[in-house]
Amino acid sequence: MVVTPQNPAELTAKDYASDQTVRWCPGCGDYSILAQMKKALASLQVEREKNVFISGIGCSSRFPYYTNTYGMHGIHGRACAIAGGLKMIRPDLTVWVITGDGDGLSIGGNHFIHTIRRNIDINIVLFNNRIYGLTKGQCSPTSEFGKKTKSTPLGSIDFPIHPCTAAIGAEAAFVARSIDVHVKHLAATLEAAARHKGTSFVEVYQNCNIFNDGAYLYATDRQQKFDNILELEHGKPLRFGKNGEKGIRLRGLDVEIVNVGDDGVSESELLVHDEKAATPTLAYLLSRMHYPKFPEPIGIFRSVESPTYDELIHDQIAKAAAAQKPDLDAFFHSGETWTVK
Ligand SMILES: Cc1ncc(C[n+]2csc(CCOP(=O)(O)OP(=O)(O)O)c2C)c(N)n1
Ligand code: SF4
Repeated sequence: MVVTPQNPAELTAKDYASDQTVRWCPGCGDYSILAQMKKALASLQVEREKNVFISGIGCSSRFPYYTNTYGMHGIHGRACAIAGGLKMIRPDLTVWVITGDGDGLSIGGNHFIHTIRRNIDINIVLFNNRIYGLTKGQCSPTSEFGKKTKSTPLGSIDFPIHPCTAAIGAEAAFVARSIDVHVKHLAATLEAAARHKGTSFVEVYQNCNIFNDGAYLYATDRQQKFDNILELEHGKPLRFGKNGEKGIRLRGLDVEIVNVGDDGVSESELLVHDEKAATPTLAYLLSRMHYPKFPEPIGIFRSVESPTYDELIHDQIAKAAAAQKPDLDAFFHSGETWTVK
């Protein structure tokens, strides 16, 4: 991204709020994501006129109306394409894609993959409520196998896509996950994503309290969360549980849960998180840890530097322009030509 700090503390989270009434259902997780985004922008001191939110279609995609920055409510599944095009011609802008699991991974799945593999310098934030919210509760590509919804009354027979795994499969250089109610973690994750140069991908677990309430209760409920989420920290061993009494160890090509301490293994046996690892193998392994078998990681899975498409294309254009004097007449008369009689 392009972060252009102004006078520190000049803009507050409130300055990034628009004058529009926010029209999400009371209790929707989207409110928290909006609030944390405004905090992250304030912390980055992004100039409002240099910041653009681009969305597709869905409840989550109403987001650009609610921020006092530039924005575009695009067409279904095409936010990545619009955002990539904008970044190509305006590299000075900080560009965000706001998308849902349906918008980003179903109709927009193709654009999602190609934006990531090109490493265009934009930030994709995917609100994952595992349901279609706006269209009133149909199954989405992230819904669980067997999930009963209005469109799958006998239970879904589709296996779900896992967004972070899909992003890593497309060679994403920055992949992270957070949770709507985990407010400090979410704001810090969005900030880290914005600071990353290249495509950053953040999955946010978001509660749709109307059509899929409690989808992430295991990760948000006070009693259960310590056993079901694992906070990733670069350079730290993978430990979880209320007092860090459990950990993750490599076993062959997979991972296993072990007890740590007197009744278990020593900390030195645990996997150590390395978000800077050159190969995506560890990030991939972590992205495949799912509840209820494993705690689900939150935080940054991967953050590595890689050349960005927008830089490469501008370099290529500059080199081509410097090397040649375009002669259109010669070009039109080069090679084979035909005369239509
Ligand atoms: C071309 C097209 N196909 C289908 C729709 C209907 N539609 C609108 S939003 C949506 C899914 C939204 O789900 P998601 O992206 O998960 O967002 P949420 O509403 O849950 O935030 C669908 C299928 C549409 N508007 N346009
Ligand atoms: S339908 Fe669900 S996702 Fe949409 S605004 Fe209501 S609670 Fe939020």
